[in-house]
Amino acid sequence: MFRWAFTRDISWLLNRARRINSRLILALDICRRNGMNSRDVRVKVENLLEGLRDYVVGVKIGLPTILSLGMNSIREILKCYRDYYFIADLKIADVGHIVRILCSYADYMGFDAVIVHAIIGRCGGLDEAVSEIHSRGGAVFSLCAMSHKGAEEVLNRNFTTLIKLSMDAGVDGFILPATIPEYITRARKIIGNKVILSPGIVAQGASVGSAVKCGADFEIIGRGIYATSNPIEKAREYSLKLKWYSRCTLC
Ligand code: BMP
Repeated sequence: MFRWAFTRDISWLLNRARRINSRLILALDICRRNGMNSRDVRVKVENLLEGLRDYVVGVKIGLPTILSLGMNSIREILKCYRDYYFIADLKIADVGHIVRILCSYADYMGFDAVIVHAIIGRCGGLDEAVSEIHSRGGAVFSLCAMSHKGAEEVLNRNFTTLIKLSMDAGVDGFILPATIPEYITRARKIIGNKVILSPGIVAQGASVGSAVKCGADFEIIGRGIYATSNPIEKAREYSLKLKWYSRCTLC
């Protein structure tokens, strides 16, 4: 298995947030479609990373982009843009040995953190992810509730159990939906100061600043930035609403 080494821990993410005074995480799901080939995808990704460093603290890269570009391209890109904190949105949900392989791939590509579904449980699941990633110096974000309607049918009904077992497993942070903000409020009471990243902003309907108001540390925005005609201006506008140092006034 790949041995590389996640090099920055979660305090690096918080320090960068303080340094650029922002709580904005970019979701990158740009992929090969509508006539875009992998070269076009790479150019678009690099242009965004080049232009957004004053506003965006970290970048969550999803499977559409990872599969469109391949591991080696992602690795080259991440090496060039070390000023961002990079999160691999692999949404891992599998048995232990596969969990470990996927975590080692994230490490190989140069990510700082990995997202894992808490629904796989601890034994042979989350425990494997935490042990593999912590041994490499990286962070685990646990997905305990999702932002789409169907999540209320099964996943979100197990929210409290998933939060508690993630805490017992020793995860570093959580992904919680801005579209159903009561999960953020409820989680904050259980998880102390663990980091919360919240998607569902802009394109899925939640307003910028709404998740931070409920206790999230960062808001994740994808299409609301990369699918607009002026991503840099949008990121600037959103980061002004998501200043690191304005949390108290937001609350
Ligand atoms: P957008 O801002 O374009 O809606 O993107 C949201 C991002 O957050 C996507 O990468 C999606 O996979 C992710 N996400 C989500 O939307 N809801 C969740 O509950 C969990 C997620 O990871």
